[in-house]
Amino acid sequence: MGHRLDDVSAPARLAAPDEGIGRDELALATRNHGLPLEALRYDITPPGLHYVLTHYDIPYVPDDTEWQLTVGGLVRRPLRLTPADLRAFPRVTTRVTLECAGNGRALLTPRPVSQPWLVEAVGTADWTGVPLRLLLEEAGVEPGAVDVVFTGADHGVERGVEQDYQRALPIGTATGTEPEVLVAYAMNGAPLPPQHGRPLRLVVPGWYGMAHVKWLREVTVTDTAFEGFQQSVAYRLRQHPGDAGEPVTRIVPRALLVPPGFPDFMSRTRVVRPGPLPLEGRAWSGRAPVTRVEVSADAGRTWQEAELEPAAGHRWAWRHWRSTWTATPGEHTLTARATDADGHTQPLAQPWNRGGFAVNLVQRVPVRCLDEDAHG
Ligand SMILES: Nc1nc2c(c(=O)[nH]1)N[C@H]1C(S)=C(S)[C@@H](COP(=O)(O)O)O[C@H]1N2
Ligand SMILES: [Mo]
Repeated sequence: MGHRLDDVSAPARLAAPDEGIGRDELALATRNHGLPLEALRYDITPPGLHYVLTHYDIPYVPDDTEWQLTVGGLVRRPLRLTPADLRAFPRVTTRVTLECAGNGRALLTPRPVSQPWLVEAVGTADWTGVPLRLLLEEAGVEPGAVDVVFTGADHGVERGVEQDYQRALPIGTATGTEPEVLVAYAMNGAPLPPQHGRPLRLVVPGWYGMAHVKWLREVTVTDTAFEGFQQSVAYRLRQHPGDAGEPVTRIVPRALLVPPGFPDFMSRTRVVRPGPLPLEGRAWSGRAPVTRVEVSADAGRTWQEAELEPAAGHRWAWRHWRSTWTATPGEHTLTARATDADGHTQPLAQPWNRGGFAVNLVQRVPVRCLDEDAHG
């Protein structure tokens, strides 16, 4: 076995000062790819460009006819459903921007050692499925329900704890309509790709990625609060290892820029020519609709209001924004920040937490503007 059961009391590791990204983090980063930022141009992220995060292995599901989803626990009529059974229920399609709770983690000092996201753990898709509340209605939730636990088919060990990937939602969220939680079987009109949860996954619009359980095989209504690893050990906002911490839930606001100009291969610094330069990007929040995006070309000393495109009815999807900047020769840093209807915005200096969760520090994009006469 080789793992110590007392490892669970060991907190996730913090990198030592000046410690580079390790082989363990590199291994995670090559499995769990981000959105290439130029793909922020698309309303709906093309297949394969959406970010991916999987804690353990992607289950092998060559044929979904054998798959069974059970709905049980504190219900009057336990259900056993195949994906075909689910397709007979009323279907809903919701456009959802999904973001990993660890997005931005690798920018923290000290760095929590885990999947080393910079800003790219995001993507937007049209998810089609059955509203979870209809399945729970069909099963008949008994009085006294507290949580609904979702179990994936993937299995692994994390800090000494062997587990199926499991997360829970409060019963009110699971049966609610704002957002409406889906058991999804299609992404952008096609069956779910293996890495995104084939054949079934949960979609919880507005919540960070960890809530959207992939390879969903079990829905269990409980009369006590769920205290599994991914609920009460991982995904908590903590300053110290011993803190109970606040749970990570909904997505805090963020704006990202479509990278302007063209990149330097190694540094990824953007190279542009002098003159007016259109800037564009996306902004989202799972808390309240984004109401404002501002852009700065001087690292946040002065801000200019960007033009925000209408939401077009997609409450849970990112919004497009645009602005213009007049580039002058030299080195610059472009920044954008989003604000939502509740007044939440993005910090210029990041408050730190041990897991590196919900880090929405403003994006900083280094730009080198060439001299007038420079050419490729
Ligand atoms: N079963 C299962 N579901 C899971 C995970 C997992 O490892 N196993 N990872 C979660 C996390 S942390 C994220 S960010 C999202 C990522 O979804 P995506 O890979 O479809 O973008 O899936 C969530 N659902
Ligand atoms: Mo995540």
